Amino acid sequence: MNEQSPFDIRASACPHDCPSTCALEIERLSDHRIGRVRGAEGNSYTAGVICAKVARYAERTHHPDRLMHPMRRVGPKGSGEWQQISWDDALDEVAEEFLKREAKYGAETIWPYYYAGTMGLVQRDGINRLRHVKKYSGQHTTICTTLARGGWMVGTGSLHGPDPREMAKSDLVVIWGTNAVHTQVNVMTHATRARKDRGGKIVVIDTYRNATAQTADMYLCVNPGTDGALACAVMHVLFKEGMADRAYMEKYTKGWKELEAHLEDKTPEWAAAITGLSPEEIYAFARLYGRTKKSFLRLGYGFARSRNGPVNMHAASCLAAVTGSWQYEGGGAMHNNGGIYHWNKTLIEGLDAIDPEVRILDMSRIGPVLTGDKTDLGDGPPVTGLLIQNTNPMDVAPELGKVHKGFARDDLFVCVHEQFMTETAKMADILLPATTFVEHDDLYQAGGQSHIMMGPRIIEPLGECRSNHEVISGLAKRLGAEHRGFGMTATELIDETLKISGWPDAAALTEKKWHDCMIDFDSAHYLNGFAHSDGKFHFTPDWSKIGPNHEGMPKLPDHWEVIDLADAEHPYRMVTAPARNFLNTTFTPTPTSLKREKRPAVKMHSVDAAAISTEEGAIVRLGNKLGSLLIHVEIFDGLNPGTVIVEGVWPGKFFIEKIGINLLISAEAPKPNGGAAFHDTAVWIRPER
Ligand SMILES: Nc1nc2c(c(=O)[nH]1)N[C@H]1C(S)=C(S)[C@@H](COP(=O)(O)OP(=O)(O)OC[C@H]3O[C@@H](n4cnc5c(=O)[nH]c(N)nc54)[C@H](O)[C@@H]3O)O[C@H]1N2
Ligand SMILES: Nc1nc2c(c(=O)[nH]1)N[C@H]1C(S)=C(S)[C@@H](COP(=O)(O)OP(=O)(O)OC[C@H]3O[C@@H](n4cnc5c(=O)[nH]c(N)nc54)[C@H](O)[C@@H]3O)O[C@H]1N2
Ligand code: SF4
Ligand SMILES: [Mo]
Repeated sequence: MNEQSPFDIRASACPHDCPSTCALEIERLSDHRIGRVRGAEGNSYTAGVICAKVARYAERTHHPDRLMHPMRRVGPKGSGEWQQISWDDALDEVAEEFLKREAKYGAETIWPYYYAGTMGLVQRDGINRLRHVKKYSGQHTTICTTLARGGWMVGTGSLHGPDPREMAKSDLVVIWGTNAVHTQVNVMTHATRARKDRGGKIVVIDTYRNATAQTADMYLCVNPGTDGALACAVMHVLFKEGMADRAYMEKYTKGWKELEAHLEDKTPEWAAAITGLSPEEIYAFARLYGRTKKSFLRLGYGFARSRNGPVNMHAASCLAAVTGSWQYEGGGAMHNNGGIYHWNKTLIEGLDAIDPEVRILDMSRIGPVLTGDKTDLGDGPPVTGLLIQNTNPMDVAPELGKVHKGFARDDLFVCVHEQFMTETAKMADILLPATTFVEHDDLYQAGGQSHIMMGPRIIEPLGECRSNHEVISGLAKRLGAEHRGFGMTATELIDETLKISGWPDAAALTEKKWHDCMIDFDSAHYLNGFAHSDGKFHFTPDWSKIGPNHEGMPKLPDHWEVIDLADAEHPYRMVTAPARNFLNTTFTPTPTSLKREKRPAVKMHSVDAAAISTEEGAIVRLGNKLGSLLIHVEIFDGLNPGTVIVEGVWPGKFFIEKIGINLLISAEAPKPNGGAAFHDTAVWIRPER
């Protein structure tokens, strides 16, 4: 019981793929029902604030469309004709189909495929234990963080920055390429504290005047994929106008003299022509940034989802090393704090069973993989069996044309474990019902902040739903896969993993609800040196450390023109940014989210709309070499003419022609380590009459 509510309140953590990883308080109405969800006041990062979509989580957990029973496909693939079967029959059939294919093609023909529908360490990553023990094909996990992470790591050498709570002590917070109001609302809590408590300023750099930009003191509206040019011009001004900290650079960085020489002609006038900003806007931002010691760069994922994304991320991260803002509380740069955790994931992921000879397939290239592309498959067997948990590739992966064609293959056997009838679930041969986070035990780690948290089971599993761990263990038994982890409960896995990782054990963590893993100030700010062997920040990046495909990458920060440039045939550059009330395709079944998002739409500048004689609410055809689709127009002048925005990964069924926006996204793997260039697409738009 608690003062706010007459109900039993249980502590948990938000399981969703969001940097905030909020500490939650959940009303438990009965053994089978949750009520309201609130943010924990006592957690210093969450500070009582969560997003609206999770506050109404009961709408999701208790949705009438939740999958409740195992089912076998009876009609043609995707027909939606099912027969309810028992768990034993379902798991037996999956095992039998996998073993049959393994006997014919070898184990690599099976591809366990997952992402971050839940971020719980046990329920998300346990699928890897089955993969490794069975020597199934590996997964190069590129769909989200690869581009941004590589660009960050190449400069600093470690995936961490200052404590994000320090934003409250900053005089200038630069929110760069992340729509925090939509995607990680707690950034705004701490950034606006700086404004309230000390008159700090907020700058937003984005391709459209999104909800976050609308709160900013200064907004820089850039063309997609041009942040490298902006960063170079800002550094040009910092050097020219005496705002570079040469003593800091001499002590802490490598390559600053080459950088200074290289930036000689990277003027604001040069960058203006590339970015769509005016030279004055670039000077104004450079001077504001250069004159503020306590300046905090909050670098998001969005601006790195381009073919030149890693180069742009590195270029942006260089700013803090030029001014030396790293030295001050409330200063420096942060992208993600994943590097502060010292997990031992051997037990959860079966790392002791890895065979380095087994092939690894790029998850962002699931379309080419399933349609037999030799670039991916090499001399190996085709993929003829898929086991899918926590992801919806029929909507979220690039090049949906190939993805859909691949899933429709008659020789492909697909097992999907899901909470809802997603577009991927519809393509299953065997469909298994999954618990939501309040129905299973797990352990969570934040990326955008520094806590680890328990998320214990709060209500009984609904219907016949089972957790990911139960499904993986049930399959392991039938597939003859042996590993200690399959015989343990989720709580036992959590407890042992916490202990071997050097954290408080399960009982202690449950008792204290969360554990703050933030490292000390000097380490967080790299004042004992950066994480490369020479202890320096690298202005001259060694891309070969990030990925094998590094040839031709720039040796210094630059505008790298490998993006899908607009041309006469494709005059617009499209960004597919996140919607506020969805999380990728999660929450697309919930009525409140749907009502608020209305329908898929393309935001166009009024000048662009007039040029093709279209208007608000009209339907246009949007396309490129990969295909085309019909979509409604929304006139929006908060972007540069030539840029168009489609918010939200709407499932295909909401589109007029029943296929989603990723039809137009390329599956080409960016340098140096792959990834998915979701915001880097040149398109044409034609009025539909
Ligand atoms: N409500 C909601 N929350 C979410 C998600 C969601 O879909 N909806 N997704 C979750 C997931 S999986 C992730 S990884 C995070 C991602 O969260 P973010 O880090 O915010 O990344 P993105 O969602 O890709 O895009 C954010 C912004 O980048 C901008 N952008 C795109 N290209 C460029 C560019 O070239 N330059 C600049 N400066 N800006 C650019 C877009 O316009 C958009 O406003 O959010 C998580 N949270
Ligand atoms: N156009 C465009 N495409 C994008 C993006 C973009 O910005 N633009 N963003 C990309 C990014 S950043 C990401 S991370 C990917 C994300 O793509 P996905 O990881 O596929 O995310 P979702 O679409 O939310 O699908 C997650 C699914 O997991 C299920 N799920 C949740 N919890 C559990 C569980 O405990 N067990 C099981 N078995 N299932 C569960 C949910 O019901 C949901 O259907 O999408 C990418 N696609
Ligand atoms: S802001 Fe992110 S972490 Fe917090 S409740 Fe919403 S989705 Fe979950
Ligand atoms: Mo993501």
